[in-house]
Amino acid sequence: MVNWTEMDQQVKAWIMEAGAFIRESFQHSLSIQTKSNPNDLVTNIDEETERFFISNIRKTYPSHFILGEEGQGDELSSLDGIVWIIDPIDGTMNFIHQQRHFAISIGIYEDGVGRLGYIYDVTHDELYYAKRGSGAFMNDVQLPALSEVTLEKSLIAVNATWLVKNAYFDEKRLVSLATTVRGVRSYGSAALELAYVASGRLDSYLTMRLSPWDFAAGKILVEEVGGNVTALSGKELDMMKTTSVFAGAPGLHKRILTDFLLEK
Ligand code: 2AM
Ligand code: CA
Repeated sequence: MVNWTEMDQQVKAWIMEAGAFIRESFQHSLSIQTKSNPNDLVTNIDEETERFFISNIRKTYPSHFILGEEGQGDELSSLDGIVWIIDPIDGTMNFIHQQRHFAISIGIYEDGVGRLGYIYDVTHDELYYAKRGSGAFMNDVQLPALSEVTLEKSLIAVNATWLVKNAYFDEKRLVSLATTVRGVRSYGSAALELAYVASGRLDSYLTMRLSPWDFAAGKILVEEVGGNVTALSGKELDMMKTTSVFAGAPGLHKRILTDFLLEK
């Protein structure tokens, strides 16, 4: 039997330790490399933070599996068993350029079901977390269930460049959505944007392409406060692949899906 409460305490302690290490790194120069393209960045701190979590998990929970952005985890083809899905720094470009608006993101799944989710805003020392069935919190304050909001009064987040052009979706539909809602924001960290949906700072978040480690924790948080997290098609997310992601308060999610996203 898994003791989720004990695991929750352990994960929080590791996150705080990693957060202090990342804040300390602001004093030193970074080693920056590119991955799939010149704007897809990784630093020595992303890699060292992932290594920190993985070595602790392997020692403490040897039967668990790990999916990590920087590739030091396991090669998995399913979410069978207990799987830790880790992004040591989500929003690496913000980390490098701004030293803010980035997060540690950890989702823990059991046979594909999200059990524990953590998003730690390192600079602001804000830990968003959820334990399935026990509520979602920001630091020690419980997040209320999401309330209904109309499209016209909603504040949403979309990657700004995708409103101009993207390879995945007709941008006219996104522009039409952006000009109907009250406001549009673009923070550059999927994990934080999902944490903001869970905490009501945003009403919806839409994005074309994320990997499981970008949204694994956020999905648990948003669902725990009654929100919906799907692909832009409205279908369930594929946790093993890159996918579009669309999160929102329940009524708003449905309205955006029918009025703007689905082919008419
Ligand atoms: P990252 O910083 O961990 O790479 C930026 O809009 C958001 O999208 C961030 O959460 C970023 O995560 C993620 N992201 C950036 N490039 C990506 C890519 N090529 N595939 C999937 N997600 C990406
Ligand atoms: Ca990352």
